[in-house]
Amino acid sequence: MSTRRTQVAIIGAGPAGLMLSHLLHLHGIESVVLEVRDRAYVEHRVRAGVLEQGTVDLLQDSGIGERLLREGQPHEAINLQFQGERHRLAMTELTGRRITVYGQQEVVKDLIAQRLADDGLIVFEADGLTVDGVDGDDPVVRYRVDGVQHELHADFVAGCDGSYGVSKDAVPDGVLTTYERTYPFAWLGILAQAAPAVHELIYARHENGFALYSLRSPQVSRLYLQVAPDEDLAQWPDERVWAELHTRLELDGDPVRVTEGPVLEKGITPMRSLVVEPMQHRRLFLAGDAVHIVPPTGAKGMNLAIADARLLGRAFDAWYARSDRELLDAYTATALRRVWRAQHFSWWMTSMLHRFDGHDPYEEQLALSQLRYATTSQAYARSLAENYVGLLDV
Ligand code: RFL
Ligand code: PHB
Repeated sequence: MSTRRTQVAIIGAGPAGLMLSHLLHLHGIESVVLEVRDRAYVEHRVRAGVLEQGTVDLLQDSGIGERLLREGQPHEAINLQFQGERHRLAMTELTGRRITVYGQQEVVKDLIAQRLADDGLIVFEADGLTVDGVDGDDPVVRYRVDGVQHELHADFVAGCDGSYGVSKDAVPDGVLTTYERTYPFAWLGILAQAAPAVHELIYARHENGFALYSLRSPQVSRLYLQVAPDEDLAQWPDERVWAELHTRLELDGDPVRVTEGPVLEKGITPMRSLVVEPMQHRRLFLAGDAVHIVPPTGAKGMNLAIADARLLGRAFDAWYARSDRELLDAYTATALRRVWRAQHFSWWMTSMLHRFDGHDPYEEQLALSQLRYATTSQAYARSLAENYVGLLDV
């Protein structure tokens, strides 16, 4: 068995854990990142693609933005489509801010490369991980690599291990409260080698269900379809996926035709909303999907994970630089303000754009009325846009 010590033990090499480790390094604080998967797996997991301006600014200000600046695509508008019409929502005109399309796995690659260039330690394939002693002064994380047992002692543990993580289990029973909602549908997503026919995202409400036209680069499209929550991927050969995308995204008399191409990746994501609080317990701090999940309709998940890392970075800096615990103590309350705003926005976008089998015609008309309002009232459009590009102060 091997034993080592660090200042902050970070569990999970997703956006939250890697960003935190990078920010701590900039403050001169040592951390070790423990990740159950191998490096190739985390670098190729296809997920989010929309970065808020605040996320882009943080990446750039902290020295991670070089490739993002070169390869990321700034977007100034999105489209909302319903009842056979497409409406452009000019986010930048309405808010002065923009989003950037850049794959989450690219952010993860950039962060891993920077941590390794800075001699940071990321342990991949850390198995059977457990967290103990967060109530006392010497928390310890135990894990195995290649069958060899390791112990990592730390001043603090940061649980950034996503929705299936184990770090929450270190909190005693009865401390955590969970707020949760599941939706009666899932998203089937594809990544395709196909030049996108649009340069701004289309969020479409259609009688067959929601569809989203997104992209990754001038050669790669990312598209999603609302499907049943227990949908079997085997029932969705590529031809069926494309046929349904044509039906839901194309409009009569409109030049936009979904471009087809080889499907590089295909997967189904269940939709849920979840908040677990408090986001801290003594020497354990939880961040990202480990404690809050949103349906992807608002494009908020990765941005929230990175916003948590930013708060924790500042709070640990105040503690190590000045023995000031105020920001650490305030972490949950501060983070939850942004988290709940994003929860509401994501739930609202989801409710407005999807087909709910259980809904009666009255509820359907309410959803359509909100879409109509968002595309005709500047005030409502601005509210949607400022949430979408990301609020500065929440
Ligand atoms: P992650 O990325 O899940 O990383 C957690 C890491 O912890 C590891 N892990 C463990 N390591 C050690 N021991 C254990 N026992 C462990 N258990 C787990 C995992 O292997 C993993 O590497 O969480 P993090 O860092 O909190 O980041 C959250 C984001 O990944 C997530 O919110 C977004 O992907 C959500 N999301 C979107 N977010 C956006 O901001 N914009 C979007 O456009 C957007 N689109 C999406 C999305 C998520 C999607 N899926 C597939 C869920 C679109 C989709 C389809
Ligand atoms: C994506 O490009 O993967 C994407 C874009 C917008 C969303 C969700 C996912 O709301």
